[in-house]
Amino acid sequence: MCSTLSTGTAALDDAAIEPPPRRLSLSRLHELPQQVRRPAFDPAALQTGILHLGCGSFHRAHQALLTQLAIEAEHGVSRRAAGRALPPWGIAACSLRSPAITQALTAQDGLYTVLERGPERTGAIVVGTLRRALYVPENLAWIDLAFRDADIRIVSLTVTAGGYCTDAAGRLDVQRADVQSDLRAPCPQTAIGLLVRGLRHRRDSGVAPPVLLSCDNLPGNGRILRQACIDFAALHDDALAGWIAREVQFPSTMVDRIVPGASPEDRDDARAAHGLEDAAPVSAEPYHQWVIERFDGPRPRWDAAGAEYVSDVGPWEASKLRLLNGGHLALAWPGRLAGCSAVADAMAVPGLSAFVLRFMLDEQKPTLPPSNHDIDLYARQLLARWRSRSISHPLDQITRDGSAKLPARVAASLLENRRAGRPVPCTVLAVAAWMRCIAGRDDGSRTMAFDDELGARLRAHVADVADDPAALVNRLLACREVFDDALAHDAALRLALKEAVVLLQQRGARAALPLWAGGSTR
Ligand code: CS2
Repeated sequence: MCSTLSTGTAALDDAAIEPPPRRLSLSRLHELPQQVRRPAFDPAALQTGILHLGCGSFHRAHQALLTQLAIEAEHGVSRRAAGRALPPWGIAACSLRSPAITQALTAQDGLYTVLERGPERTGAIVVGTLRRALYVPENLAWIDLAFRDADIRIVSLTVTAGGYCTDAAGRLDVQRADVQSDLRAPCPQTAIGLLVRGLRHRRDSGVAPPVLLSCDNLPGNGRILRQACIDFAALHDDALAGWIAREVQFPSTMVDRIVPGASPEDRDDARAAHGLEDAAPVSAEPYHQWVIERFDGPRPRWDAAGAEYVSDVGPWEASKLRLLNGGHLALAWPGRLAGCSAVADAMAVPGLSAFVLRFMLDEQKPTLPPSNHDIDLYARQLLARWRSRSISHPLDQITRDGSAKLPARVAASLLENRRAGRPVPCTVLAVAAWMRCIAGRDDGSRTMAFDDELGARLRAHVADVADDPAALVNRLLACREVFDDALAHDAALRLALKEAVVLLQQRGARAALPLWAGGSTR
């Protein structure tokens, strides 16, 4: 009784003396210590020229930061810039999903910290390009006005592959419940519904359209976005669909930076770096790359911040998707079976990094379009990035929606290789590992948590045959959302997958990897 009372009193006393949190904000920018980089311009003076859909960690660690560097490069970081107008590239970032991140950003004037975690040190950069963070359902009127505003020159997106609402053929999936809802409900649920609504406002206002810039990991992301917008518009307004097809530019881009999801350590490390509370920090590897198809019209000097403007993004996109993103999947599924939780841990499993290197060089590389890129060097650099212990990149972030990622990143090259008669042992083992993950238990018989919408449906579909390799392979290979007809009817592939599933089931991933990578030439 006594101790309860005294604990309660102490808690009250603490609360009474604890000062309110000192939150990152515009008025505290001048308090940042020397070693923390901050915008070399006044963020409050930045005019908004970019509307961005998706307010997640990747956007904040990539485009929003590179836009800051581009503004600094164009404006000049010194006194020479005094009196010169700031390049008008502030960003209004919209979230369709949840108000949590937009509220956190709004409470700190759009500022947040990027923690660049390198082998020697973690650098902290405060970013000031997000001038507004808006939860779409609460700010639709503002967003409509922004679309009518000639100063909004670029509308960009990071909404993940599922956000494009497309089917396997790359056309708008009109059966989807959220697409159907967008045709009727006053507030769009999908990025495509929101974009087409905005483009209608733009056309009606007689102002030249903005450039639509997709920043998601999809092959031909600009082309896919264009088709989805045209298909959606055509459902209710053919003239609008025609206007979009004629007038709007949809450059493709390749984006690259490893950005783990938010963790509590990020807040601690941001506080340690600058002494202020930041509820929206992001961690990232030091590396970043951005390749953008050239387009007409004003744009930030992203090239001065390390991005490249090129005439054809195709070769960059293909190597990034098939080696980095495909390699990630080939690492993550066996890694999760082996009980690992982060990329660097999986890279330390004997045989796993050799397996992934072989997957990239022997099986993914032959499917890439011709280019003068040094793919061998790229693959080895990827291994070094994945081995880094400076960032902790969870495997379940990579397997999130992994079943939907599989077609473009793994199954497309599998099909090309089978057609060309090239051996595919590593791809077979990677796909077999995915099948074992769908079946539901890792090598220690632990139930695997799974944040994968399609995967969850498939898991239910194979629940009664989870321990029967032949039936498991048959059912999963028949899934048309993942494998096309030719793969589904490939008897030799079916057999090889069954053998691989048996091996994984009997020996576990750790023992299976060296055996498989060493011997098989299927
Ligand atoms: C990862 C990517 O989760 C995933 O699918 O493969 O997020 C990857 O880390 C980035 O594309 C790297 O640029």
